[in-house]
Amino acid sequence: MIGIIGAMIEETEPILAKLEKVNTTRIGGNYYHEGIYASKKVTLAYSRIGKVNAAVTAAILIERFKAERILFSGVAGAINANLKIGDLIYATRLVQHDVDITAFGHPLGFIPETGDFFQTDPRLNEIAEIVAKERGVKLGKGVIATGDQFIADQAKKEWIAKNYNADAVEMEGAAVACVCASFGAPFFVLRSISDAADMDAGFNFDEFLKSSAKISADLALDMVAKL
Ligand code: 3QA
Repeated sequence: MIGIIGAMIEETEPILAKLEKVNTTRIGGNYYHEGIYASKKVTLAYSRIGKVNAAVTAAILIERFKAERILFSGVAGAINANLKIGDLIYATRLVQHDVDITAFGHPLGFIPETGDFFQTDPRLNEIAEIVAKERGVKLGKGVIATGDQFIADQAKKEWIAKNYNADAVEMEGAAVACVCASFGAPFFVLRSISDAADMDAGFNFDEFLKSSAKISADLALDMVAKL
């Protein structure tokens, strides 16, 4: 079974619309839609926003629904200036930008017995590259930084760029990555840019959430067909 997570309805809806034989369960306030896509068993989860919600969802997908791998699909703020609204990026590594125990000499983002950067699954990343090439869509890759903050500030954005060398920012990816790493489940994070995490971010996000979420959902579904 393939687990798919989206944090907002706009992120899950275009995927849910394509699932067949859907059976929905509500656990811990989240919705889990078991269904079929391209003859593959999938469970699509709507996690709600933020690291805690995403972490619980990933754990439930693995432990209760027996997800063997997890794909996250959604939108992100661009940190790297080369990323424009609607562009796709998958994470090679993810980090929690709001973790700070530097008072004890640890690097930013680091948690003992857990680490800082989480590596995504090379095989899933390769499938994403193949599918993107087949469809003729541009697909970037890089570091995604995750924290419980909607970034809409140039200084904060530059701080994340400088400290984590991040290309994009969002609020769930590294939490899913952390859980999947703990459970030994391969994972993949795909995002389409909705804003540039700057002073216009709130405005751009509202305008482009739906269209960018759909761009990500479409590629994620094409990947499912290939798995
Ligand atoms: C934003 C969503 C959260 O799930 C993270 C979108 C896009 N641009 C970002 C940015 N900084 C951080 N993350 C992102 N997602 C949460 S606020 C939603 C407002 O609710 C990625 C993301 N610049 C609307 C209903 O009130």
